[in-house]
Amino acid sequence: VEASIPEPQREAWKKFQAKGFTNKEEFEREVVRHVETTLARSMFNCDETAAYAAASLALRDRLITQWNRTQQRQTFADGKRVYYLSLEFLMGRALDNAMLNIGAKDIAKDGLADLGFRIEDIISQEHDAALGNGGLGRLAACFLDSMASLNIPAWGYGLRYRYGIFKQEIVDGYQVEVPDYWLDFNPWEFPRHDIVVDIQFYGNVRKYQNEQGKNVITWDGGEVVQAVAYDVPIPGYDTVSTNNMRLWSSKAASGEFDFQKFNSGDYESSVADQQRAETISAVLYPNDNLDRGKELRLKQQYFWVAASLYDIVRRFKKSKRAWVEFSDQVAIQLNDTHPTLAIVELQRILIDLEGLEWDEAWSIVTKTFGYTNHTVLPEALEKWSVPLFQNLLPRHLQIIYDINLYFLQTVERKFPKERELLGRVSIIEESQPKMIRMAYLAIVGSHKVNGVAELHSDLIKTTIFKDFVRIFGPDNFTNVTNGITPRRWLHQANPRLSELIASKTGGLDFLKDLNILNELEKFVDDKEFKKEWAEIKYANKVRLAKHIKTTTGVTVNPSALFDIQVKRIHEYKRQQMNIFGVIHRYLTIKAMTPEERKKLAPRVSIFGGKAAPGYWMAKTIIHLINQVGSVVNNDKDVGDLLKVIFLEDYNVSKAEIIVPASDISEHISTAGTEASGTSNMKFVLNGGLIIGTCDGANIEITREIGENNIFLFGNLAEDVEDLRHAHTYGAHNLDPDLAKVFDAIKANTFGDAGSFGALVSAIEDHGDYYLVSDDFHSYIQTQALVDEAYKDQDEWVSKTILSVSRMGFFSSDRCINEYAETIWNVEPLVPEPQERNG
Ligand code: GLS
Repeated sequence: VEASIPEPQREAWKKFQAKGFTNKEEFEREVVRHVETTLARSMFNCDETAAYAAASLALRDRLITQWNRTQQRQTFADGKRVYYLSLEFLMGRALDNAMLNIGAKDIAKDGLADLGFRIEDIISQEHDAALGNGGLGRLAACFLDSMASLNIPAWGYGLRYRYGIFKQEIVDGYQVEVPDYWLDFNPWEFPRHDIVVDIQFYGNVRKYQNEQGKNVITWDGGEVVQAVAYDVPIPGYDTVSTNNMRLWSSKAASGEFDFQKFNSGDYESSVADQQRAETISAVLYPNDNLDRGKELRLKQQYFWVAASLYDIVRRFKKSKRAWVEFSDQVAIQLNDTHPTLAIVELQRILIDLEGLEWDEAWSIVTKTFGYTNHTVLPEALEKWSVPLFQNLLPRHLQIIYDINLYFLQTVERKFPKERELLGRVSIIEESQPKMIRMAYLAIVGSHKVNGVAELHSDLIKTTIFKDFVRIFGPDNFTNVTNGITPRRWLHQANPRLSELIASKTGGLDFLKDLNILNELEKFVDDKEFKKEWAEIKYANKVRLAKHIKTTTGVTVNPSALFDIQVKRIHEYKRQQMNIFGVIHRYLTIKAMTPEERKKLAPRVSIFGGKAAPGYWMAKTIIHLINQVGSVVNNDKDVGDLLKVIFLEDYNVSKAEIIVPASDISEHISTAGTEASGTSNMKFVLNGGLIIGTCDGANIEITREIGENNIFLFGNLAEDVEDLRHAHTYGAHNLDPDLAKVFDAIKANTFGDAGSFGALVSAIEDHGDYYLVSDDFHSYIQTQALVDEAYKDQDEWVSKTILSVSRMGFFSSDRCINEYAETIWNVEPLVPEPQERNG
């Protein structure tokens, strides 16, 4: 049915088109209107929650008109679009970001004040949208911000989990997980009950010849579930371009509610069907860098990928173009291997439903997809068992076998004498049961594969994907170093620093071209500037100290050196090494005379991060940190010299308070394990220094800011293998300082030593896979250098200014431009000037 309004009536539409507010009075009127009508409240019962709701709705109204026009503009332009497929989008809060991006924060601030509210209180009412685990999900969120800000026609596609990453509570020093039900009130999403896709699972495949004698393959699913679209507007910064993030929610297919059962009194089982369907999009799997291979996870993946492709293909078909033009119109980026099934699904659509020949279809598919790898950790590389696949997605399994067959045939032709190569690169691993190697499938089905930092991209080419570089040639493999959005991670999180930078660089343009930060370099010796710079850091530390006080009850001194490690808890990230270092510091202080203690630089060691619920070692690390905290923080000999804090429930909105308050942050993964890291970029951009290993993006940060401005330590990636080998086959000598730390733990200094036995014996008895002992000496020494450097505040401040001035490279705008030019081949679609005003 044609849904357009006929030409003669369009004038009436234009006259009454929604406009949103353009000044304070209009904003206030809209807020009051929403309080009184949409929320059915009045000024006599408008609390902060209601004010948050009304302010968001007022802002949202304005956003929606921009969003609609952006979509219209993109449809008329009929150019290429990017589709970013990610199982995780760690968005955090939307209100503050939306206000800043559309330039309405001052209006909102004044308007809310007139109505009796402080804007900070209103902003903090919002529940984080926590649809992700860590760096991978937050990267996707930064990318959406950059794509909108750069006017790139792009859609994010994901799942609308009813429960995001769990909320972490610390009870008696242990992590306890609490469900994060975040959808009570979410003004940022728009249910599209008219956009519903049937998704099928299980069932049978049939092959037959139709009347024209053509081979036909059909797949009749045994279970059908519906995907309903929920849209979230993504406003660009200082542009009216507003992109779309479409999240799919599962529900039972209509008719699934079994009235037969219902009428015969079996109400419960008819409801159970309903619930089974809704389970698909119910929860985010809480693992970072770990693949668990659960059937429901595979169902999530197919559900999301099939719905998204249906949508993309439908949009393409509206343009009535020939299929060969598909990849001129569509670029699909796979955020890790989680959406790899999209490759198979598109091939299925083209050959089974659209009747294309295999080769023709496959050439379209491979031109369309790009694959980003985010890890080399073996436990994170996705594999699915063939029997599981056979049952759930029988047709897709056949197609995967065919893809593999044709692929291995080309390998055989190219390298005829290398039998073993075929087994190594086969998409099917010949194990018991057989497994599908999703990364290999992603490589074979994409025209570009990229890593996320230089070292990481080199490593994938020389280790896990080495054979594929020979097969496809080096040009198919590339690097795009990660980035972060300066809008959220500087302007929003650190408004005073942003303002100071703006005052010296001629306005806020640096938020669009981060290289402008270069201009700060001339202030490294400017007394007045340095004073302001240091004051801002101090104020941010006071803000964090208050948060620490209210959440943990511990008083910390804002003048102490704040040493922060916040990220997912993982053995490879080595929070255990950090806490062992803290224990070493504690023992050193205890052994000092009062005179010696006076010379020490006071420190606050701050930790935060979630452990996957099933990751026992990570949970033990959290427990040890809390136990050390309770001993150290109550030791009169130590006082302000050392405090140990574990911040509960680390998430995006907490990061916005924590990151600007750091003096030094720790990025100390075993070399070669952290693909990139992105919080390292956030900390430096906010005027903090880094202690870190030569790993991930630390290396490029060093190259940009200079090695005098970073505290690097530890073994190099190229030596890791030999060291591990030596641990296994040679003598493993425990570092003497670490031995003392272990002695203290074993003496029950931090409670029952038995609780921490596994942490100690992983190093003492089980090969020290993450090289904690090998790096410990260098770590402790480098921490001593940090202490020394911090005493010279003048020099320290200069280092931080210099570092910030050289961080331009790490904007996610640079990163997205690289993707757009080298992988997607897509152009920005810049709005007309009149649209900007209207
Ligand atoms: C990750 C890596 O572990 C991080 O180093 C990286 O910064 C991030 C984004 O590329 O991706 N991979 C992963 O599985 N989780 C991550 O955070």
